[in-house]
Amino acid sequence: MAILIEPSYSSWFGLFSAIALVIFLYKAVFTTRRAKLPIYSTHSGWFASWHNSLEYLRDSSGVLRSGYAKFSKKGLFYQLRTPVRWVIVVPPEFVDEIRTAPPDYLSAKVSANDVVQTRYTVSPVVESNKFHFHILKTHLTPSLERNITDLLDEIKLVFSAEIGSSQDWKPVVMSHAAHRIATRTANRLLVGAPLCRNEEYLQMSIKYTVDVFGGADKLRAWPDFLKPAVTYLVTNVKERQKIARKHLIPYIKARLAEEDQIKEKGLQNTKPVDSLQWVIDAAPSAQERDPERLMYRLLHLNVSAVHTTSVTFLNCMFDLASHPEIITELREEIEAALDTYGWSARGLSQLRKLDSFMLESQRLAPIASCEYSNIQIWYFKAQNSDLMLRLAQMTRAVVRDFTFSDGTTVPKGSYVLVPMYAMYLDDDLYPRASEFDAFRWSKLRDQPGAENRYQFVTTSPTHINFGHGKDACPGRFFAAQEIKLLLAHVILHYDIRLEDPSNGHPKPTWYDRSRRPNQTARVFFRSR
Ligand SMILES: *C1O[C@H](CO)[C@@H](O)[C@H](O)[C@H]1NC(C)=O
Ligand SMILES: *[C@@H]1O[C@H](CO)[C@@H](O)[C@H](O)[C@H]1NC(C)=O
Ligand SMILES: *[C@@H]1O[C@H](CO)[C@@H](O)[C@H](O)[C@H]1NC(C)=O
Repeated sequence: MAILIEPSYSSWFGLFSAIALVIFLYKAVFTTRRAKLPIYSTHSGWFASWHNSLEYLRDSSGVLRSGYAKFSKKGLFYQLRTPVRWVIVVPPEFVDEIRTAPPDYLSAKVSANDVVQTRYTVSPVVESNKFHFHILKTHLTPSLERNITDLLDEIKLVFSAEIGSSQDWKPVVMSHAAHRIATRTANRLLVGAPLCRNEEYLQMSIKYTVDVFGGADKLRAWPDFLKPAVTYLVTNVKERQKIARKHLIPYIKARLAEEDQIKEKGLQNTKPVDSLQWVIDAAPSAQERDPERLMYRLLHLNVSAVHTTSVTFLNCMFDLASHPEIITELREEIEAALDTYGWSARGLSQLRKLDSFMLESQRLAPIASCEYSNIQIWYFKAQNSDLMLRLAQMTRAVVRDFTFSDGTTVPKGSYVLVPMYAMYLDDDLYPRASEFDAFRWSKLRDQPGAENRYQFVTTSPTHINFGHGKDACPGRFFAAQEIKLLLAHVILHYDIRLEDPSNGHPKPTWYDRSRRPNQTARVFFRSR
């Protein structure tokens, strides 16, 4: 997510850039230990690696696709200069070897917990790595399934507020609406009503997420010692935290006081069932029950639940609007499931075509070009090492020289990544890969024995949006259910189309590894 830089900062920014260039050149010349592998480069001369890294910054998807054609497709490893460091790009056939490599060779944890970054703490360190994994797995998903009626209630309200029920075609700036809809719906589950509807809180919740991800994008290219200063210039994280504090600290303090009362009176079973309670119950020690720390955890539970869901939902809306021909078929499937099972987890699991559509949308419009974020979300690290872990899944820091089965050795100190988006566009992995085929996956599931494969939430060596293996993102179940409910609502209640159907899915922009969906494209809605 890009953050706009105010003009008054531009001279500062120029100065910083100059300093950054010097540091960069110093590092490039003196400090990198490189593997003996081919290098992808489209420039030559002294500044080649600077140019190459800028090119990557502007168009990582293009760079990784060219590299894919040149090397990965032939099963070759290669090296690439990114703004932060040299990385080694692993061809698709070795993804599984990354997953199964012993962690004292290829470490996801080290790539997420790079020591250098921990110096720049902007808030109390939250150490328990598995914290959100645990909460998402044991609480959030089951609670969503039990509370579907609650969510439907919120979905109805938020759609009537954001989209309305016009009988004529009504244009809606989809990015804006999608974020508000998805965030408020997730917040209903996380903070409950009425806070989920509080305008200031909602805004904060959306922007905080955008700042955290977008800020990380902006900061990634800076040398470490400038990051604290740059944070102030290019992100508003602190401002958002202030608003969060205002709404959350009183709420948390009241709950902690209630807890003490409950303990005194021995009434354990009257505890509320909500995300604040989960966060409190999961606090490993009295020290961790500090309201400020609990606040960050709540906030970041939101971030992990909200950001990826909003973006995925937005891309789905663009694809749905670009393919009006599939809507009737989806509608029939939803109506049939509702007739038999009502709004329930069971009913949602019948929506194979919708699930297939979502998976196809995510394949062609992923959140990033590769699974590579690890330590660059450096300032966020201070507050939430677990989210980092989730983002770093298929990226590994090489902590001991590691040799792949073809004999390629990656040296200690380097990083390996997987060119996810380039793989998604490979015709050999996905027949007619660049074609949007909404029911590609449900057709495959119709084959005997494949009923449970090829789902939005399934991971495999070639479907790594959520990582793959034991650290795969646990939030995907939650996201899948929420997005299904939102899309089902759209499909049942509206006809939709793109404002500008001739160009198909509105053009995104890229910054570093992140794909940012089009922020201005409008979708037309008509109530049915
Ligand atoms: C997010 O922040 C709020 C504040 O309670 C917190 O209570 C909630 O559990 C977290 N989730 C969201 C989405 O806000
Ligand atoms: C469902 O939501 C209601 C109200 O929002 C809440 O009181 C209840 O505890 C929730 N149920 C479950 C099982 O989470
Ligand atoms: C967003 O989409 C609109 C409509 O398709 C298009 O005119 C505009 O150029 C796109 N924006 C970017 C940044 O590509």
